[in-house]
Amino acid sequence: MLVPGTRLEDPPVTHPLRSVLVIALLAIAAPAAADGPGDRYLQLVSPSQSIQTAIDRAAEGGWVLVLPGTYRETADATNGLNITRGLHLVGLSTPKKKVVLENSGSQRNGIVAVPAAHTDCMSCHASMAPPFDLLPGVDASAISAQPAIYDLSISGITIKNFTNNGLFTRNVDGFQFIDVHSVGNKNYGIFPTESKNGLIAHSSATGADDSGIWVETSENVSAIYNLVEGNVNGFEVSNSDDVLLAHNVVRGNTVGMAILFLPDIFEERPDTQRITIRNNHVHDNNKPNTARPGSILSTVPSGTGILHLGVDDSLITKNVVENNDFIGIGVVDYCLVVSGGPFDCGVDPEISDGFLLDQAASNNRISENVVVNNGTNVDPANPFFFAASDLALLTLGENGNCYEGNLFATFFSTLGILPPCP
Ligand SMILES: [Ca+2]
Repeated sequence: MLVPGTRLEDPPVTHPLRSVLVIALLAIAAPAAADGPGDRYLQLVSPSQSIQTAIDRAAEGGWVLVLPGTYRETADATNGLNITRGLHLVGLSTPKKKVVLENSGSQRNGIVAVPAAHTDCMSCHASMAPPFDLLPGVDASAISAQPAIYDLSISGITIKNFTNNGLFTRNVDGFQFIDVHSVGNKNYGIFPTESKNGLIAHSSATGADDSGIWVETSENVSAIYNLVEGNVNGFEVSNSDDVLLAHNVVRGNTVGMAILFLPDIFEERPDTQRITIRNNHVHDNNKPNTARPGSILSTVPSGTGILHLGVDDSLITKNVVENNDFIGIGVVDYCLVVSGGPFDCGVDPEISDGFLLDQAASNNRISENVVVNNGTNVDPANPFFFAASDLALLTLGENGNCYEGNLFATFFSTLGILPPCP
């Protein structure tokens, strides 16, 4: 389990299958557990049974082991599975037989892990789908003061075809999502919010019309050895701090990695700082933008490898970024790139004074990347077509951003140069 405050730096992640099989055998051999809700330490679920029933019976920190097969859970019309306390949900997937959680009808989310206050207050919400908008007049402080879920692990599960999200968390402290695969979940695939001390590894996300893996309003999260493919944003990190993205393959998205400081969630978390992006292969992110028309995301041009928007104190290093039609690595001030459009900082009511003070991209180091064959096929209708290049810097000042040791062919800079690192 992750200990709060520690930082996993490329840990030797092992598939939990072997140890889990031992536990499963023990479970089968063990005498029947007591029957009350919330007191079972170990359960084994087969395809004729309900995973939700086992989750509801699981003790805090208990293990729910799921045999391979396709599961369509029907206890909740909105979410496939609801988790309200820390536990280990382990799909016993093998390379040939997977554990698949599929939409059983018109469910909006695959797995939702939020403290019980959300679900206990059904009548407080305009919608029980994330982000759990409250009805007018409901006091949000009671729900935001809820205790967290501690130590949640989910592994070995494919989550398919939910209308909104694959795996959503809010207010989880200590999470590990390993070998979790989001397929065709339309908004966000793997989506931790207001969560911390987490690891997402050996997982994948494909087919989201927004972000495949989105780390939002969270801190101390590592995402390593994942594949994100065929989404609008492959990865998105927004208003989050101390995030590591390493050893991921990011291909075939509209934007490979969108690292963002955003105004509309500024109230929830007013920073995006200390993001480390290294040793990733970010290539061929040229998918047409299929985001919801009218959303800010729908205005983002296709063809960017790494977009670093308004973010500070971060490191982009040792990545291979190639064959993205518009920009390889773009470091940009927020207000500069939205100027003149519907989200112009002088027009958008979401823009606060606090956000304006921090909207520039500052103190970022871009070093030792291989950034080639980007910006060679820009859409002439793209309003920033002139910035098409391997390395693009669109900032109004130097702001401490610097470049060192990159291999690249073309650049664009509003400063005329790419400032060298001191
Ligand atoms: Ca900033």
